[in-house]
Amino acid sequence: VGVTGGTSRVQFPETFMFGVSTSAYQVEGGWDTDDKSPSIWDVSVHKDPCWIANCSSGDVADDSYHLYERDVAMLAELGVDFYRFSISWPRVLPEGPGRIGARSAAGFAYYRRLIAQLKQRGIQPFVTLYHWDLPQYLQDLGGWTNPLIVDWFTDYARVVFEELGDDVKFWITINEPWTFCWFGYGLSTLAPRVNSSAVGTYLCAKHVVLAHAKVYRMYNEEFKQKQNGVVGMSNCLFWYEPATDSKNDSEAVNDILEFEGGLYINPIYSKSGDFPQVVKERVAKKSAEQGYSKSRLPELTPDEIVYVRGAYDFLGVNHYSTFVAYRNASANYSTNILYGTAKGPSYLDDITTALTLNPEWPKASVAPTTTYNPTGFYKLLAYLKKKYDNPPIIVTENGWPTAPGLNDEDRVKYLRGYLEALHRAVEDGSDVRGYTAWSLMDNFEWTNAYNQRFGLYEVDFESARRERTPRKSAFVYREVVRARAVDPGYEPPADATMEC
Ligand code: GBH
Repeated sequence: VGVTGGTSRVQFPETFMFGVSTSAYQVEGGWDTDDKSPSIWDVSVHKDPCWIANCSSGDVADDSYHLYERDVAMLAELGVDFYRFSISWPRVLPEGPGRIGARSAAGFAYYRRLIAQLKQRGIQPFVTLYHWDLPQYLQDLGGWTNPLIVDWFTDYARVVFEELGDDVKFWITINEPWTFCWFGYGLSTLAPRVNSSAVGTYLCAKHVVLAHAKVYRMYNEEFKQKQNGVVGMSNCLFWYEPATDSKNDSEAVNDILEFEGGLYINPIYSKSGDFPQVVKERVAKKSAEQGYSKSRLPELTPDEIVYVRGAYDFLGVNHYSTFVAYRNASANYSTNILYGTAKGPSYLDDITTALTLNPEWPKASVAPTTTYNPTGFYKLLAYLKKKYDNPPIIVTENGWPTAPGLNDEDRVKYLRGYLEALHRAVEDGSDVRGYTAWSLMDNFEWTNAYNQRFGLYEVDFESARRERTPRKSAFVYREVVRARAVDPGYEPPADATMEC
């Protein structure tokens, strides 16, 4: 499709926005500072420390709760248009559901200081309400599997809009429901580690789409007129290439796209609404065969379908990598290199797609299933344009993991290649409005802790001050943002510094 992989110069429209992203648990630290109560990540990590690489935790992480001024200085150095960060729910509402007056003054003061500093530097705050750090007091009541989460999340969002909304124009309700509904409620891979592969994921999915829609509608009714922001959801969307041109393999690709992204996107962003047809049929059929009294996928009522449909201003796309998908007589559907392993009836078994890698795609040294294939990003954006009638898209995450070290040539190559692919999609009419690099700096990479570094800035986790140092990719990205262009010939001068 003509994505050369970062070897040609491409110019973005003047209005195209560039930013960088982090999330609360991954950078803030201060896990019990002031009146913050524990999140499901605090509890899971403390209960079973060696579930995490090197038995590490996010107790301190980048210590951004104390070092945010340095973060803002780095953002100014990069010259980005916006900073995507998330609010820690248990930091701002530490006391449990429905408790009047439970807003944390210290918690909100932190985000208010951060936002004020961003504004001073002309950087837009781009705020995620939920990036996986549920208050433990809600998990004690079932978390995302309890239908009451729809109201809990709406009440939380209202408080945040009231407290911070006058200064925020971009909101993401929920980050990557696929990731936490599967790995958190289907497997024990991520917090809260509820191992319910057959039903947990689907209960979570239903409540995620309802919670998102309720917050979207509440914002429009109660805040939009005064605050005038936009609201979307960010989805984790890999790309899948069929192993062969057989009908089976192309169906395998279609189905995994519908089960991964479609489960969350179709109800909100499609014309028809509701969960994807193939997901409804497959789960109903398998559930019947497996002796369930009804489908393991809960239904959305006709009223819910209408309520959820169209509840968006933009689609957030988090994209990292491409896999190869297939379906044949010898394939094993109960385990794969991206989704892990599940026994018996499960969301994974429902998908009926096996995965492998194309050996021609370069692999990340620290993450052997993360591959470099910018053409996959181009195809994903073309697919979304066609399937969901060209929604406004903001790429809310894209990045490449490395080992420590400042000379991150492979990240530079990834950045250029993926931006070229994005540009090509825009040329072809995709309505992509912005791009967000994951991440501003190295941070707590979930179960991989500090072994997978995604930062434009390296962080020294041995130093008390968590010293941050720009990598080569930081200088390259700064030039991209300045020129609104990718220039593959650009080399930062050897003595380049970040003074701005
Ligand atoms: C995103 O998830 C997240 O939004 C972000 O917080 C994260 O830092 C970033 O990507 C980089 O990874 O290896 O079995 O533990 C991307 C999708 C899917 C990647 C789950 C990590 C962990 C599964 N993620 N995967 S496992």
